[in-house]
Amino acid sequence: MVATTMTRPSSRLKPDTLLDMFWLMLLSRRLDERAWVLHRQGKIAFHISGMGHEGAQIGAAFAIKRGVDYVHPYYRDLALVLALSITPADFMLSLFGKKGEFSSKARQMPSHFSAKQFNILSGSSPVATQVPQAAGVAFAIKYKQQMGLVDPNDDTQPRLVLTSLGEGSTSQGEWHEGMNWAGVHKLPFICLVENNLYAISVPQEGQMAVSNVADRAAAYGVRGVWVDGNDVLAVYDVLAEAVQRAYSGGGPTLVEAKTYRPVPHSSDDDDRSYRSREEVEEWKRKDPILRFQKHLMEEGILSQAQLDEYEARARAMIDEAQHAAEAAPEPDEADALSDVYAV
Ligand SMILES: Cc1ncc(C[n+]2csc(CCOP(=O)(O)OP(=O)(O)O)c2C)c(N)n1
Ligand SMILES: [Mg+2]
Repeated sequence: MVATTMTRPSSRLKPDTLLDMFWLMLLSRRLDERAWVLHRQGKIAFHISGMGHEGAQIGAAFAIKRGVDYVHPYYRDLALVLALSITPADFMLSLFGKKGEFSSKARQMPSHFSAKQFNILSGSSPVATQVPQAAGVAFAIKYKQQMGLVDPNDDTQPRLVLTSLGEGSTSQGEWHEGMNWAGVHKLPFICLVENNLYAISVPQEGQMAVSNVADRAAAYGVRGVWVDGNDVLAVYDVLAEAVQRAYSGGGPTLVEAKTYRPVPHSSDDDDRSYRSREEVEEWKRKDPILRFQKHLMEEGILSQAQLDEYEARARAMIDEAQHAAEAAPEPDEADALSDVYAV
C-alpha cells in the first residue's frame, strides 16, 4: 500500500519541533562525517554509517513516545538513537572503544546501540535477530495490558515496540518469524525497513522478487506501507498513523522507508565495485537534510543565521566529544568478562 497524503499529522508539528528534528538530522550527519575522518586518520577501527537515512529515522523517532516506548534499532540508526538521548560524547566513546562506553562497556563493536534507561533494546550483529525479540517485547506489553497489570492508556508506560532493519535483512528467517508472530497476535509493533537498495554489494532485486518490502506484510496479516524515506515529514506521517494503530490495539505495521546510503556499506567496503558514481551523485541530490532545510527555509522556519548557529554548535559538540573520548582511559582488563556470563 502506498502512503496516502490525505491526512497529514505532520501539519500539526510546531515550528520548534520541526527545528528539533532538523537539528538532530544535522548533528547526526556531522557526527557521522567525523567518524569517517577519524577512521581514515587511523584513529578508530570501524565505522558504519547512517548517512542518507536521517530522514527515515527522525521521522520515526518523533512519532513514538521517545524514552518510553521500546526501540530495537540496527547499526545505521545513529540519528534515531541521538533522538532517544544518546549524545555525541557517548557515540565517540563507542568509536574509540573507551571506558564508559554506554552500550557494552566497550566490548561490542560501535553502533550496536543499547541503553536500558532509554528503553533501547540490545541488538546483536547477526542481522534481523532483533525482530523476533522485538515481537516478543511487544507480546509482553500486550500481555501485561490484558492481564490488567498495566493501563493501556497510561502513556508513562511503554505501549509499543519500534524495530528497524535494512531491506536485505528481510530475507533472513528471523524477520519472517517475527513478522508472523506480530501478525498472529496483533501486537503493538512497528517494523521500520530502511530500504537503501543494497545489502552491502547485493542490490534489492538480488534479495527479493518483489519491488516493495511493504508488499510482504500482507502475508503476515500486517499492514504494509511504503514511503519516501528522504522526506522526513512523510515518514513522520505514516509512522504517526502506525503508532496510533499500535496504541489503540489495531495491530502491527510494516513501514518501508525508501532511501539510499551515499557512502560505502562500512568503513571497510569499497562501493565503486558494485555501483556507478552517477547513481550515487543522483541520490545525493535527493539528500533528506538538504531537502528538509530547503522546506524549512521556504516556510520561514529556518533562517541562515540559525543554520550557521546549528553548524557551529554541532562542530563544537563533536570536537568536545572527540577530545573527551581520545583522552578517556581504556576499559579495565578486569572488566572484560563482567556481565557476559551469569554465575
Ligand atoms: C545473519 C547475517 N548474515 C550476514 C551478515 C553480514 N552483514 C552485515 S550487514 C549486511 C547487509 C545488510 O543489508 P541491509 O539489510 O539491506 O541493511 P543495510 O546495511 O543496507 O542498511 C550483511 C550481509 C550479518 N551481520 N548477519
Ligand atoms: Mg540495505
